[in-house]
Amino acid sequence: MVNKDPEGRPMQFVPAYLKIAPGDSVKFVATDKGHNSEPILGMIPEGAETWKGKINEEITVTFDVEGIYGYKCLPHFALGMVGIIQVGDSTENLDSAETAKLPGKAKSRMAELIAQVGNGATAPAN
Ligand SMILES: [Cu+2]
Repeated sequence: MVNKDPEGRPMQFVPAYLKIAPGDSVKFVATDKGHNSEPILGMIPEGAETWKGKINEEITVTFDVEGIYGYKCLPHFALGMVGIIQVGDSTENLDSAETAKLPGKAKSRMAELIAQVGNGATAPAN
């Protein structure tokens, strides 16, 4: 959770797209102050556990259910502070995640991240 990412975008998660295996844990590190982590409504798989970090809280979340998890920093949601964690290879909930309503810059930023999911999941072997 940073105030500026290596590409110069303000208010970001780094990395904003992450692929992990089921059962892996992710720690949200408060590198800069004033951020939190929580899922975006409608952007996590069915039956998945939810989480809600407090501002400045470093939380560790374990992801057991495969699928796409869209998450945000609540204060900077509209500024585009969003991320995706892909758990396993399932993209079953990607379509419903794509239709989630996002405010302001979150919309275009999330579209960039969803494109990365597509690359990772459907790229043909060379
Ligand atoms: Cu933030």
